[in-house]
Amino acid sequence: MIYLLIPVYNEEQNIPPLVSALDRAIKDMGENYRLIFVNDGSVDGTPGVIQKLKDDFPIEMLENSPNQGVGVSFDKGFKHFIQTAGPGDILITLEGDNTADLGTLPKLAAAIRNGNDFALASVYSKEGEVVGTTPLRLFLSFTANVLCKLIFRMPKVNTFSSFYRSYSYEAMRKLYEKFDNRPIAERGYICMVELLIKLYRSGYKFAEIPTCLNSQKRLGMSKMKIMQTIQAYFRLFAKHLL
Ligand SMILES: Nc1nc2c(ncn2[C@@H]2O[C@H](COP(=O)(O)OP(=O)(O)OP(=O)(O)O)[C@@H](O)[C@H]2O)c(=O)[nH]1
Ligand SMILES: [Mg+2]
Repeated sequence: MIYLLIPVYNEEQNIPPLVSALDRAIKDMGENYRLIFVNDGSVDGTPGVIQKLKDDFPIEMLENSPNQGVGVSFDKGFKHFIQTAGPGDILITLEGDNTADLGTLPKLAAAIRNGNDFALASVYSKEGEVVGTTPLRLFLSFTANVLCKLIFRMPKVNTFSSFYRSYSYEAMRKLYEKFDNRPIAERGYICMVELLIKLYRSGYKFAEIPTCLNSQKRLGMSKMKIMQTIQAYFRLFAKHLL
C-alpha cells in the first residue's frame, strides 16, 4: 500500500485537481493508496473541500487548530503512518499546491522497493528542474541547498528542503524509536532539513531522483513565510557550526 501525506494550509483551489491527478497516477501504477491530509488550521474552504472529496477517494484528514506549522503537521502525519501502516508499505510526502511532477511517483516508490530506506525527489540534481518561480525564491532556495550541502557535509545530497520524498515503513518506525518519538523539533519548513540530517546520520540508504517543480501549476498565493524560513536556516547553521 502507498500512503500519501500532504500538509496543507489554505489550499482550497489546488486540492481538487491534485487529488484527481494523484488518483490517476497511483492507479496507473497498479497500486492501492491512502491519502492523508494534515489541515493546519486553514482559514479558507480547505477542510470542507477535503471532507467532500472523501466521498469519492480514500482520504483521511488530520487537523491542527489553530495553525501550528509544517513541522508539527508532518510529525502528526508520520506518527499516524507508523500507527496505521505496516511492513512493506511506502510513504510518499508532497506539497498540496499541485506543483509536484507526478511522473516521479513510480520512481520514488521503486527506490524503496529496490531496498532504499528513503528517496528524495530532487530539483537540484543533474536532470532536475525548477520552472515558473520568482528569481528571488529560486536564489534563496538554491543558496540554502548549497549551504546545507557544505555545512552538514552531505556531498551526495543536492536537494535538502523539498517535501517531495518517499520513505519505507521500517525506516520511519525505527527513526521514531531511535529519537524517542521526537525526531522533529522544528515547527517550520526547515523540519525537512532536520529530518534529512537525522536519516542521513543514522546511516539510512537513500536515492535521489531528478524531478521538475512547476510553480505555474499552483493556483493562488505561495504560503512560504520567507523571513521566518531564512531565520530558521541561520539558527540551524549556527547550532551546527558553534
Ligand atoms: N500544515 C501546514 N502546511 C503548510 C503551512 N504553510 C504551508 N503549508 C503547505 O506546505 C506546502 C508548501 O507550501 P508552499 O507555499 O507551496 O511553499 P513552497 O513550495 O516552499 O513555496 P513556493 O515555491 O512558493 O510554492 C503546501 O502544501 C502548503 O499548503 C502550514 O503552516 N502548515
Ligand atoms: Mg510550493
